[in-house]
Amino acid sequence: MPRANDEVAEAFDELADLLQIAGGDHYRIVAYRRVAEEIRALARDISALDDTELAALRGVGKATASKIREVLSSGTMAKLQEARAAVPPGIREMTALAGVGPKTALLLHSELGVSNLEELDRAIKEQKLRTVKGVGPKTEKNLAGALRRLKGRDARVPIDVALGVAESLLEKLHRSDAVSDAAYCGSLRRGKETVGDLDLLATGPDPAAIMNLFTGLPGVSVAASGSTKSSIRTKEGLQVDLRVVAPEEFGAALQYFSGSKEHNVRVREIAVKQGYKLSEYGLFRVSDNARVAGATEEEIYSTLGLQTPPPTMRENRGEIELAMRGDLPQVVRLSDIQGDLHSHTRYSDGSATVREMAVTAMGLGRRYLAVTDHLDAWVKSHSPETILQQAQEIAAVNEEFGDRITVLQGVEVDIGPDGTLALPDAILDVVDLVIASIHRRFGLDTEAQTRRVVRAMSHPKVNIFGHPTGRWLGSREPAEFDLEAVFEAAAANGVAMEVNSNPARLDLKDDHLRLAKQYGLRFAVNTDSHNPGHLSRMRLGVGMAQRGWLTAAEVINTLPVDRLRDVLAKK
Ligand code: DGT
Ligand code: CA
Ligand code: CA
Ligand code: ZN
Repeated sequence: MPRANDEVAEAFDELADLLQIAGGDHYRIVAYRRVAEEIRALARDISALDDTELAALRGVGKATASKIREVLSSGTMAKLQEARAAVPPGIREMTALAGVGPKTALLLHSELGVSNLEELDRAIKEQKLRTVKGVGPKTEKNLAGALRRLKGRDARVPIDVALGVAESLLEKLHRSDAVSDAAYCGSLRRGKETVGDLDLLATGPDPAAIMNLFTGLPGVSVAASGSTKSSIRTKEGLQVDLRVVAPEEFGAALQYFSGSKEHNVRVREIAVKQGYKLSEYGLFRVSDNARVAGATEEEIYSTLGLQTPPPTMRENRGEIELAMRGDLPQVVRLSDIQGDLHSHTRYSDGSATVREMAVTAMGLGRRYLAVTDHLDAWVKSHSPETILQQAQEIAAVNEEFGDRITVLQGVEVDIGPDGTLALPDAILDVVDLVIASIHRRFGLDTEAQTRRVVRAMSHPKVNIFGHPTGRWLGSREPAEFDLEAVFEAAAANGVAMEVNSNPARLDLKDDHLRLAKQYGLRFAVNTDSHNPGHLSRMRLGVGMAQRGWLTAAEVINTLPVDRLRDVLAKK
């Protein structure tokens, strides 16, 4: 969109907002918003239009036309200055926040004297909002979240939140007759652990209806709206761009907007060398400008003589060279996963029973589930007989479900600061599997940390190194140790590296996984569930495993239970 259009549209939007806050005439407010929308959707530069062309715009009469001229020549308009003077500064800023309409903004101003985002932030922290009639603790909490997002301009959203928003939006789009196909792309499709903004695509018989549906969704604020591209902000504070494309362009747009940019640059170079031009609209032959591909990603890649890399591999880290040779690895898929090797029950810090966890896991198609409670804390506070009690409970569940699911008894044992394990061998000997993890002392210096972890990896009973670096996205830095020394020790002792599916962990991450592969290591993609709902996080871990190029053969929980038992017994 030309800059001038943006400026003029913004002026009308602000005018409409201010009039609304001040309780102005409803029809006039709506009219100003329509004008803003019309100008945003205009492909031509508005400053280049003559008076007749201006007057031909929908909703633009003489008075509006002169306001447009005013903005173009002076950057503002008298009417807008007037409206600004009538509304305390900062109030409009507040209405930019999802969940704060003009009414709420004015209410917060009159009741609490809040007149900008900073003061709003303070009022939230002091829990003052809930004292205002019609606000309440829930709104207070939503506003706190929206404010956090707004403040950190580049605040990225965790993958699970973004995925939830994307799926709910796509479901709404798919339900409409106007939509024949819709998908998410961008960093979310590539399985990145955090997402800057959401990129959606849709195609269908009625593009205008698709856009109206999208920008008219309840509870979102519309940041920009046009006929082929619109942006909204959801109450989670996530910006979502929707592009509506023609069916024959859908694959090209999907390819382009899935990125990564670095991947796309390479693919476009390959196209150019072969006499094509690749854009978000399609693959075109340069000689006669004919469209040769575009409806699907596969036809684009195959026309260029490339295998189609899974979106999770498209980071220009060597996948293009492999795709050229037809040598792309067959990365692990969710459907390859047979079971889950890390979960917690009420025996430690989980919230459900063994049976409840097993039932949900079964519903997700898992053939086995390892219950891996924190027995170190548990044995201290309970009698050692508890381990037998849990074993009996597990046996009863296995009896009840027969061969539909097998519950394994494991432990997650804490690695002490010196690398010793927090449980005696007598316990490690009787369980089906042992996960060793770090839960404290993340700040040891690299040398001490390496010594600690290498020692733990060398313990003969350890099967899996749980959430190896201990990173917690947004709040805890990874522990620092010599990865290569640790991988070497783990490989020598048959210890698998975990890919933890907790969206705040996703640990090990892609780069580390690719390095670990070079040591011939095996991996376990686990959910580390603390309640039944967590069990469906497996797909997040699988996404990270794909980003690390792991194949099914390298992931031990793709094995049927009998063969898995052999691996765990280190036979
Ligand atoms: P994000 O939103 O920061 O998590 O990351 P992405 O990858 O979703 O990036 P975004 O939303 O800026 O753009 C979506 C995709 O569009 C990106 O992955 C590749 C494509 N794209 C955007 N800008 C460019 C560009 O300047 N050149 C090329 N080749 N592709 C671009
Ligand atoms: Ca994006
Ligand atoms: Ca974007
Ligand atoms: Zn755990």
